[in-house]
Amino acid sequence: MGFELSEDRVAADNDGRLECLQDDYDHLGLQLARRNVDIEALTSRAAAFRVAVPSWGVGTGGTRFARFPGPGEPRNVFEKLEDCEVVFKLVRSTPGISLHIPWDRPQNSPVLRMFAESRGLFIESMNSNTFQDQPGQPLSYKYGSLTHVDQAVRRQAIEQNLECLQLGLSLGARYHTVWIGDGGNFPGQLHFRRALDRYLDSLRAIYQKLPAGWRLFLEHKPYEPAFYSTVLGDWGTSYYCARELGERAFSLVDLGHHVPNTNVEQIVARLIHLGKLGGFHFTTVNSETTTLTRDR
Ligand SMILES: [Mn+2]
Repeated sequence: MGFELSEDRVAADNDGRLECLQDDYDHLGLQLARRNVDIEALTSRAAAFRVAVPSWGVGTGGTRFARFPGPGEPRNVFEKLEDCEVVFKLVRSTPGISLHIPWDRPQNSPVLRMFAESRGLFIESMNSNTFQDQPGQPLSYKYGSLTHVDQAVRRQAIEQNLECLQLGLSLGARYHTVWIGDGGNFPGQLHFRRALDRYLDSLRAIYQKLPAGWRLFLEHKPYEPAFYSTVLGDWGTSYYCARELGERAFSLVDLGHHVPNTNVEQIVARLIHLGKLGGFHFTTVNSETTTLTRDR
């Protein structure tokens, strides 16, 4: 059974608040005008702000960790999009959707694309999941995916990313984000330099097939799931790899992927300075994430 949030219901709820809002807006406009700031210019900038809702954010838990599903939780990608539509109707700045493959693999891409577009939504970005094994998967990612020592495993992980690009192309997406769980749990398990070489080799194979007009985002994360080292563990490595790959590769900063006391604002400033900031994941304490993609 679907849940529909009608425009009438939203309008009725807004109605009771409109008068106060207008008063406050007018007053703020006067205050800003005294400082020679045009409130309408600020409003149009704020109204242009866009955030993509991740399909995996509308479920309980929202991550690969253990889940405790509740009533009404979406069971498939269509129900996820229905929930994303409710979010969009309430906040108006989230028409874009971020999909995770294979979790959201559509049986029929045109049908899914139509389903989204008929709700005022569109598929904006793709994400590859090579951080866990899927049923029937020939080779395991237990000891790595894009950086695995076995070329056959790396090839499988590359192919999975290429599938994301193909699906994304038919869905109208323009971005692809890669986050891997590859890393080591103790010293000596992983050869730091060779693992990074393998990472870059695999990413070059993906970058080569990046559709025209697309951007590739590299998402780094320290100490998870590997406790001792992750292959893409910090923004410096992410920046280096984005630079090595080419002008359409960028670093993605997940605001929740930092060690304590890290100055995240400074990292963001550095990446802007270097021309390699691709976007953000906004991560809250319960791990639901949202992507902002920047257009320049
Ligand atoms: Mn993230």
